[in-house]
Amino acid sequence: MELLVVNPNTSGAMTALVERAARAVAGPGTRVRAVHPAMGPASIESHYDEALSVPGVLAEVAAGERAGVDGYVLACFGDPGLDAAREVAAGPVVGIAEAAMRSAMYLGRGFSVVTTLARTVGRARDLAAHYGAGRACLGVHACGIPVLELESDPDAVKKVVAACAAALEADGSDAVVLGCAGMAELCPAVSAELGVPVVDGVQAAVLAVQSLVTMGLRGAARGEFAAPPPKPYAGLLAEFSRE
Ligand code: 2AL
Repeated sequence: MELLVVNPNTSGAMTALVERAARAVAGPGTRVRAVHPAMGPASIESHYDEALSVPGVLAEVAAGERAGVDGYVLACFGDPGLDAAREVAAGPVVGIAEAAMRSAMYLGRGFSVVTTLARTVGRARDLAAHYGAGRACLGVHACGIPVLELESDPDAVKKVVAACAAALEADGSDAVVLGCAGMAELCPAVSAELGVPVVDGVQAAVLAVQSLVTMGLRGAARGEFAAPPPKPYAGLLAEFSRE
């Protein structure tokens, strides 16, 4: 099967990191490719960034449909454009926040999320409630590192470990969810340091999509998640018109 991981920001380095993490868990019959949109924000850490990332994400999903992709992962913890991508894709689409939170619920009674900047905490809380994980999500905490500094900050691992330790203590949780695709490769180090399960959404989402495709399951294609009705789009969005 052919899976496409869409990194909704336009960082090539982060897309390469996400592709490595995804390929590390994909099964032998699964080909995984990671892409980022040609247009959009360099990183996503505000509602403005998130809203403006969505057209680029949908363009990548549309290109994936033309290329015969079987399933998609949206690799940003705000899960931007997830419902719209489901209207456009024939196969399953899974967001990393959704997959990470659902996976964490297998591992204990409650989990903490550790995200990047404090301003992203509200979105993660909203998503937990949206996915029915509001009771299990015992807290959302920021490590204070901007998305694009996760790779360049030499103290990133130390800061994320400290934030996770504080979160576990404050929340009394059983597991940690890392709240950014750029943290995908930190799981083993954080888990070894703290002795608790640490969930990365990129790997959780790749395996969820792989399972859904293996089971022959695709998203609902009638009612709310049917293909969007044809209509013209004006101005900069003209290329998103549907016939
Ligand atoms: C993210 C993420 O996963 N990608 C990105 O650009 N921003 N998440 C976050 N919490 O800042």
